[in-house]
Amino acid sequence: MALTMVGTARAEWALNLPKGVTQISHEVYDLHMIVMWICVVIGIGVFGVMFYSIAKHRKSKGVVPAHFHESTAVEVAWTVIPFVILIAIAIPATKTLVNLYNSDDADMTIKVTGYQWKWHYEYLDGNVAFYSQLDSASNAARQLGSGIDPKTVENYLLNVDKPLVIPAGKKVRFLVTANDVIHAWWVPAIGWKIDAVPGFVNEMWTKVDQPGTYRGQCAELCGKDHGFMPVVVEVKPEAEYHTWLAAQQGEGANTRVAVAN
Ligand SMILES: [Cu+2]
Repeated sequence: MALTMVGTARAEWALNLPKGVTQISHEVYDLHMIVMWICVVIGIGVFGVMFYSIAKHRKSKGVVPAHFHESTAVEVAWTVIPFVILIAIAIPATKTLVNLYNSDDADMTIKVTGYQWKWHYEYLDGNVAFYSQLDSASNAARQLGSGIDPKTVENYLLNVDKPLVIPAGKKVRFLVTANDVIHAWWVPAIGWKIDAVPGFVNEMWTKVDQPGTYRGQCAELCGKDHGFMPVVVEVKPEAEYHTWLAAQQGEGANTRVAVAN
């Protein structure tokens, strides 16, 4: 929940989902709004009829219950109306879901592996791999009796030593798995979270047009340090991304060996 409030200072008062920065996140947001308004209309309709009936047809007014058992009209109505409502929800939901999982024609692929309690990123077409874990400032402040006020730590528990870097405007496919227990990779601004399950590879994609830093956390209760494995995604303009990638490849030989162990 706390993550839905990440953003501007006053965003901690936000009641709704964040809108996110990807096309998928906007689709998910719109879907959420459609379903919510349908629920609001149903709620008003059902409770309206109920309270109206309670007030208007109460026993103290001498009202005698009506008898409409086995009324075909009523039975058809309460079958057809929910069916129509479900279809109205299912059509946009299916469209969004199909789009969400369609990682065809991705420009690049990153394998994400969850560990207790850090993330490992492997650029499958870039020969770069590294671990990403809680930054040292947050880590120091979280220790019992550290004497450090967490409020003085910037992005407390939401910062890592080495963020995931992706290029802006490119379709990035993620292959997500875990090495020990179930984790979940979640960056709210991107619009989805996905389980990282040992022995399984889940697939997801994103395309962020706006360069920037986007933060998230592990979203599956994975052990005692579950709250201390944030996710940070840095979206760089393409040229900057390639500069970064080249720099990483320079030290790539070492990281590769480290990963193999
Ligand atoms: Cu985890």
